[in-house]
Amino acid sequence: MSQPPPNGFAAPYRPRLAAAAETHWSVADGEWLLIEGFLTAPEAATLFQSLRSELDWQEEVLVIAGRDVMVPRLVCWYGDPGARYRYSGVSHEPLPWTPVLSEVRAAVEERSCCRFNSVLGNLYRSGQDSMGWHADKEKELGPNPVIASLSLGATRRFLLRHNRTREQLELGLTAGSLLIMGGRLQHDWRHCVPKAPQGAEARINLTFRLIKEP
Ligand SMILES: O=C(O)CCC(=O)C(=O)O
Ligand SMILES: [Mn+2]
Repeated sequence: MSQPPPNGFAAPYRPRLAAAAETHWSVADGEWLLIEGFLTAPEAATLFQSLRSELDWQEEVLVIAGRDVMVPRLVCWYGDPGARYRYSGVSHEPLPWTPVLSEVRAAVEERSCCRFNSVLGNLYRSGQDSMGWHADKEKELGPNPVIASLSLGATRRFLLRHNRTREQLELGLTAGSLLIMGGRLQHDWRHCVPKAPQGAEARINLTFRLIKEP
């Protein structure tokens, strides 16, 4: 990064490999890599505050069996022009990258050696917010997509379950951790972020994606 972005972030969000504890699992039919300490604690805290106040967090409504159901978290979608994405049953045009999001994307691309043209933000306002079992296998992501997921704020449980064997894995996604999912993980596994006990603080998760058919 040549210039600090205008909001005053001085430190580039480069991986701190010395501090990073990496767990790399090749599970049946998929792979994931967890890099804890991808961001330092102060970087993660500053970034959390910045994203919470600057991003355009929206409530989403799903229509399930004819009834409106609020999505239990706030969401936003940023990316390159035309990187349209369908979630919550609606096709979304991306908002343009902010300077901070661009910088984070560059660091995530560098560490993952993958290119991303969009990011889905999720804001879990408290432990009552959650994400149900799903896989990110929309056709616009192409086969075996790589998805890089950056966590900030409160640590939350992240569960993975194999579709056929029902094997279940549990990760704790801490602030500043980067989870890279690849291989057949989105085809053969599902994942979720269950509700947390009362008192859990807010959390932001950014999932960087490559829309192949913008
Ligand atoms: O919040 C998380 O860690 C998971 C987010 C996720 O699975 C998604 O955005 O598709
Ligand atoms: Mn997902």
